[in-house]
Parts: sequence; C-alpha cells; structure tokens
Amino acid sequence: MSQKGMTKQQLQDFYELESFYTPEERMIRDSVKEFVKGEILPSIGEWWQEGYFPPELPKKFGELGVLGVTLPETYGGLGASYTAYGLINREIEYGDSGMRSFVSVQSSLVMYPIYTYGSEEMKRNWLPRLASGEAIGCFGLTEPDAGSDPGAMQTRVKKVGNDYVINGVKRWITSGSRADVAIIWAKGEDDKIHGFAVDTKTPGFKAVDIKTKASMRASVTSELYLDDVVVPAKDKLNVIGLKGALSCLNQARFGIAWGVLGAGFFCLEEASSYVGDRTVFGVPLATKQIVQAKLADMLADLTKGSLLAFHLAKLKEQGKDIPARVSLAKRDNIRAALGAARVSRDMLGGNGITTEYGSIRHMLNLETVATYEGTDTVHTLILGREVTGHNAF
Ligand code: TGC
Ligand code: FAD
Repeated sequence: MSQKGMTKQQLQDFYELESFYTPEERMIRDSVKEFVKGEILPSIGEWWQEGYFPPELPKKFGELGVLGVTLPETYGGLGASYTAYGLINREIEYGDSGMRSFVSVQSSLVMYPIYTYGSEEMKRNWLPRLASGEAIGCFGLTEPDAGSDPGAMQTRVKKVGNDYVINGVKRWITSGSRADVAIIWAKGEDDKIHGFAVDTKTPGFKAVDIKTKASMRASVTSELYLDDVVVPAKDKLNVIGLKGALSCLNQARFGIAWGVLGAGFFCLEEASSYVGDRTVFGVPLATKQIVQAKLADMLADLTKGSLLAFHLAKLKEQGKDIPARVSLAKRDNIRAALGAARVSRDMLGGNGITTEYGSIRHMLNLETVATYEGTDTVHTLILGREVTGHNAF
C-alpha cells in the first residue's frame, strides 16, 4: 500500500459500518480475518494453480467455529446473528471464493435443510459432525440438463416398501467427492420434488470430479451418479416441492451477497496499492485522472454493496428477507465485485494476469459466483417478475 491515500481499513469501511456491529460480531469477524491471513492468503495462489482444496481445511474451519454459526449451540452452532454469518463470508472470500463456497454449502445448503426439515434423529446424527468439520456435506440440485430451471430435473425417487430408491445424475456439485452426506433433490411418483440426506457410502452413489475448471480452482466440484441408491425413510426431509430447495438457496445467496464484497475489496486494495507504486510516463499511475476515476467507482460500488448487505442482514434478522430482496443483493453485489476485479486486473498490466497477484484469481472465481445460485439473468428475471407481476422465464 502506498503511503498516501486511504488505508485498507478505511477502504473497507468508508461509511463506518463497524460502529453498528456488536462486540460478538466484531470478535467473530476478527478471528476469521486472522485465520484467513495466516492459513489461506499465503498459499491460495498455489492451491488455485494446482486445483487443490486442502483436505485438512474443513476441520480447521470447524475449530474456528464458522460452520453453521446461526444454528443453536445444541447442534454445534453458535446461535450467532446473520450479520456475523455475513461477516464470516466476507472475510473468507477476501481469501478466495472457493473457500467461501465450502463454508456456504456446508452451512446454508446442508446444515440449514437438515436443521429445518430433518427429524431430531437426523439433526443429532449429522449437525454436530458437520459443525466440527469432521463430516462434509454437499447439495445436489443442478443436473446436466436442469440448472436455471431446477423444476425440469430428471432424477427420480420411488417408494419401495419402507425405503426410497433414487436414480439420476447431478452436475456441478461443490464438495461432491469429499462429502459424507449429500442433500439430494429428486422428483417423486407424485411429480413433486422431495429432498433426502443421503449417506454417500450407500451402494450406488458415485462422485467424479470436474477437472477442467478455469474458475473456482481451489474448490472441489463434482458430478454425482445415483444408481438405485436405497435411502431409508428416516433420511427423507420433511418438505414437498421446489420451495424446499429454494429456501436453502435464500440462505446461501444471502451469504454470497456479503462474501463477494471480500473479493471485491481485496481487488480494490490491490489496485490502489499497485498504482501508488507503479511509475508510468515518469509519474505514479495513481496521479492519473482516469485511474482515480476507476478507483472512485470501485469504492462507490463496493461501499453501496456493503450498505445493502448490512441492511439485508437486519431485514433477515426480522424475517423480512423476501426472496426478491435477496436476489437484488446477490446480483448487484456480484456485479460490483466482478467489476472491481476486472478493473484491478487491468490496472496491474501484465502482472495482473499472474497468480502472484490476487485480482485475476478473484475475477475468474467471480465468474462462477455470477453463475451459481441463480445466474445474473435469473435474478434479473426474478426482479422483473416482482416489479411487473409477469413471469418472463
Ligand atoms: P416458482 O413457481 O417461482 O416457485 C416454485 C415454488 O417455490 C417457491 N419459491 C421459493 N421459496 C423459497 N425461496 C425462494 N427463493 C423461492 N422462489 C420460489 C414458490 O413460492 C413456489 O412455491 P409453491 O408453494 O407455490 O409451490 O418456480 P419456477 O420453476 O418458476 O422457478 C423459478 C426460479 C427460476 C426462480 C428458480 O427455479 C431459480 O431460482 N432458479 C435458479 C436455480 C439456482 O439458483 N440453482 C442453484 C443450485 S445450488 C448452487 O448453485 C450452489 S453453489 C454453492 C457454492 O459453492 O457456494
Ligand atoms: P443454464 O440454466 O443452462 O443457463 C445458460 C444461460 O442461459 C445462462 O446465461 C442463463 O442466465 C441463461 N438463461 C437461463 N434461463 C433464461 C431465461 N429464461 N431467459 C434468458 N436467459 C436464460 N449446483 C448445485 O446444485 N449444487 C452445487 O453445489 C453447485 N455448485 C456449483 C459450483 C460451480 C463451480 C458451478 C459452476 C456451478 C455450481 N452449481 C451447483 C450449479 C449452478 O447453480 C448452475 O450452473 C446454475 O444454476 C446455472 O445453470 P446451468 O449451468 O445449467 O446454466
């Protein structure tokens, strides 16, 4: 960081949101910040290059206490606020979107449905182990031919005696091949969608990693094959219809709206520091008006995104996080972060295309974040439907 101009802390909190966080939220945020600084930032460039997600990280996240933080302590959570959950996501994604993906899936897409729709036995069986990182979970909704339109899924479930038998293929599943439990959504004989917590050791369950990603390289993404997988009735979630799966997405999308700000601020800091040091045409790049205008836009977009995320957390804590509000925050905060990453990558010139700097890694990761959990277009159509009352999907 150049000597002149704003510090990292000032850039990250231009509107002093800090004063609105509780002491507990600040404490959680600070411990995660330290963890990211010590355990993720020094190695992430290499992990990303190698397409590697360290197998010891889940337990470290568990020890840090970031898995399922909003759940009650009885099940291994901290009973923390949604603001705390948001801050955790933001700090972890400052490190890498793939690391945040792991935490999002585990907390919002696996622990949340088990907590909300599972039996007491299911909760006791999985939640404490998922909170400690001893067990890993994944969420299988998307299929090769059903992504934006999950209602078109082909995976089928049939009742046979007291059990259920699932057949189908799921694609793009985060943590798939590492998972001990998979939340699988399948269409029943009633043509409605049902969810199951499937033990991945069950015969007929197979996970194969997708190795060709040019994005999210430090995250495991798999294809799941379910071939006559027999699931006992006790492992069925107590919810019927697509709304079960979509309710989990609301949780994860909320976390993403916070998380991407971490990646965006990393890029703003990197660009701001670089232009202070880099001399072109005999003067620091930072003295050029065009450069300053770009930094001003990055600061403005990310600051507005921070206010949006914080206010959404307050609404969520009051139960007012209607899905369209979550869509707006997910869509627009990703636009802000991805915009900042692209501009930063450009400002770094040739250095900007190496993983010695973080901007290109964040930029490429954010392309995934703009695609998963509902693409930018899907969230635009959700908002358009909200405004007009007409469904344009
Ligand atoms: P639609 O008719 O709109 O709704 C069907 C039923 O669901 C209810 N609903 C919701 N409930 C809770 N939360 C929401 N956000 C909801 N949105 C809708 C709705 O009220 C209705 O209920 P009911 O009782 O009337 O049956 O359904 P549609 O088929 O028209 O689809 C709408 C659409 C496009 C909004 C939805 O399908 C969608 O969001 N598509 C995007 C799919 C998506 O986001 N997939 C994500 C997969 S998981 C993932 O990407 C993980 S990445 C993880 C990581 O690594 O971080
Ligand atoms: P499609 O739905 O085929 O979309 C293709 C294009 O069409 C997009 O540009 C889209 O915006 C556009 N489009 C769609 N509908 C319309 C319309 N009505 N009008 C105009 N344009 C439209 N899924 C899971 O279930 N679990 C996971 O853990 C998970 N993790 C993921 C991790 C990674 C790294 C990635 C890349 C994806 C992950 N996903 C996961 C899947 C993700 O949610 C889907 O990729 C996403 O929902 C988009 O679906 P699709 O890829 O089938 O694209």
